[in-house]
Amino acid sequence: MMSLQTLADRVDTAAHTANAIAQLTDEVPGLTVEDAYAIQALSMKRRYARGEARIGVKMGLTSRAKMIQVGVDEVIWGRLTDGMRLEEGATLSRANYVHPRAEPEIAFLLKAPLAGEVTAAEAMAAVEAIAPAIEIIDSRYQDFKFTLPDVVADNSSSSGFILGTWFAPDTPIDNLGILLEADGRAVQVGSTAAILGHPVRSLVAAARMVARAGEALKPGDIILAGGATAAHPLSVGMHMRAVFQNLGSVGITVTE
Ligand code: 0L1
Ligand code: MG
Repeated sequence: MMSLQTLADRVDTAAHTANAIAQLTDEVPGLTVEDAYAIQALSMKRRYARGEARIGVKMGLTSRAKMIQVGVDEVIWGRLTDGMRLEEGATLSRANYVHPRAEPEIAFLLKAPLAGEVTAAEAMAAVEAIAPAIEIIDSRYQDFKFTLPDVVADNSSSSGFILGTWFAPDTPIDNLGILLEADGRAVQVGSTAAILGHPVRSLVAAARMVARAGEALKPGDIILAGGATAAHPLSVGMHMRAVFQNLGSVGITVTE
């Protein structure tokens, strides 16, 4: 079998150069999810070597809408770096992505470490603040098509994120309405309840899954809790805005 490092180099180069590749499982059909997380870790080492720093994690496929959209039905995670962060209201350059999509999310900022099996109450006690967010996902695979090991190896499609205003950790987030607008037109409507029933469950899952990889969530980490709706494709000239009940909005404009 091709080495995990070779596969990691392939997904990282695809992300770095914004060039679509064939699914890894086309060539390596026996690739397991465990192999895929090892490939993800190896590919992230290449980013760190280029100067990016890990600043948190993203949870993926946390809602039925997302699972149906991509035909994969397991919660997954990926690493976030400082190079993926975009400023609220700023622009996103379409040329840096293969086929980017946006999805509204809730972000947690941690003030204490979290690792392994934790309760929802323990997870919330480690939260410093909560913010509305947009995640930019960009599968590096042709036609945005992949199997579970493919997407995990590809850092769970993570490619960017935009954070809104931080709110106190006790701000209710169990069932907030969300509207995703493209150029002022509603393209997705949802609720934070679609994120595993409550976004904190995503944080609990993050602590467990990250520990399985021998890592921990640390103070200062940002955790994206996962999409509440299907993702919407971004095109040049588009203004994408996510409006959250009680939390305000987050927006980005797409340039060439
Ligand atoms: O954040 C997500 O839920 C995306 C995970 C990977 C699947 C996709 O690229 O849509
Ligand atoms: Mg997401």
